[in-house]
Amino acid sequence: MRLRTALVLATAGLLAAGGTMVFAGSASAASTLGASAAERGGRYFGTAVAASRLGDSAYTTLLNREFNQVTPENEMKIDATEPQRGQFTYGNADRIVQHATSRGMRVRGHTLAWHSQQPGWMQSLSGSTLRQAMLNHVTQVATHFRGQVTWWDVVNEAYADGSSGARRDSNLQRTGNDWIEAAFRAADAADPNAQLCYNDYNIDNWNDAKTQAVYRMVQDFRSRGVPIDCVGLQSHFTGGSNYPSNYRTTLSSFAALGVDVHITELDIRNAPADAYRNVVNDCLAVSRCRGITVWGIRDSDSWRSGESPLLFDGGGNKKAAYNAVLTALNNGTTPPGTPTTPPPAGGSCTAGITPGTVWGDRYNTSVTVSGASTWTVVVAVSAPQRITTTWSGAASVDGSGQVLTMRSNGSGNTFGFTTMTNGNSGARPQIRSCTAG
Ligand code: 9MR
Repeated sequence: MRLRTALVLATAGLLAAGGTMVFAGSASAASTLGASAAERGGRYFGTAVAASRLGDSAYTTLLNREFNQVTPENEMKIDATEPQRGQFTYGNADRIVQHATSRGMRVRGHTLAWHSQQPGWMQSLSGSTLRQAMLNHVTQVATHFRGQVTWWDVVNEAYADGSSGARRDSNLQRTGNDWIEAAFRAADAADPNAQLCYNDYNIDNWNDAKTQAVYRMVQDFRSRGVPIDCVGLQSHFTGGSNYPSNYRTTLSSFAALGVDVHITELDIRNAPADAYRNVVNDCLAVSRCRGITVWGIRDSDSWRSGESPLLFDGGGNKKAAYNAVLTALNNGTTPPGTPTTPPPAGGSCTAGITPGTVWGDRYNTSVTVSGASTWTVVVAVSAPQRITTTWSGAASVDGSGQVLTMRSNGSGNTFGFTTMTNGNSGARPQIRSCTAG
């Protein structure tokens, strides 16, 4: 994780020194949110996605056209991924990840540790049993999505609202104050290449006690070497919460701690164009603000649909706020030092498949990696097929037997594996991602 950050910054520095940087604020006028954000220092413009809507073509048309980042709205939460203790289910999350990564959209994982949406078995645990179960959950889920998730909301909403500046009381908090850093260390061990974020709401106003408390936690983590890379400001300016005039100060203050900042769940009551424009301009003004995710595509997709807080109306039409956001992105300038390229979306190396021997009940596959000498490749087969034997790499196969994460182990750039067809003899493996380093 830290290696990737260093590489991206080094690349930005080289480009700047070489004078080949694409200058921000040039005459380009991209016609979609994602394309325009990408031109503003390799940022993203993303949305929350619900697996249940992927069959709605009006929805996927907007998703595929406008956005280059995706956050599963509910499908990676604890109750979705570990509904029974020790039994992991990834079907809906995998569908969203597949939809996104096959189109070059980056994925924000949401969320590994949270007081809410815990399955019943976890709600009833406490103490060291709960701590161990939480850490196991973090490890299992981060391992499953390794190479596919660019950023993880490792811990979500751990601070109390109001003036106390205290941690939120929860069963996780009662396992000991160090539960947050323990979760970050477990995520770092499971997926060293992911960017690890703390995510919360009501940390937008710099003067709020909650904002200050999260700031002090991040400062402490950075000073002690706890592996944190980023802070997510949910920025739900719905309900009673408003866009604060000091929002840019909040973004730049967190960034000054050496972490990236992300606007992770943006929605604004009645979608006023000026507030949306202000959020975009504030993000563009802070080089470490790497992107904006809105919490849904159409108003009808919103968790607060009654407030019509999004960029598209229920019919999929662009609202005034959409035009304000696109114009702000297109007119935006980026300060010196802004990275010119996004972190690799599980890219920066290429993996090619060569079919091998086929038997009645199974077949072999070889994968050759180019563009990197150390790498992690994620390859998947279709149910009911199962990957059994592997060779020439350090392998980890998930519980379903369908997703193989292979890391280079010094034995060259070609690895292989055997797949049992289990009656599905037509399907063949697909490369999900190739990550260098
Ligand atoms: O949008 C999500 C909604 O569909 C769920 O019912 C709800 C359950 O907690 O979570 C919503 O998403 C929340 C996100 O995970 C964390 N920040 C607040 C979001 C809005 O409640």
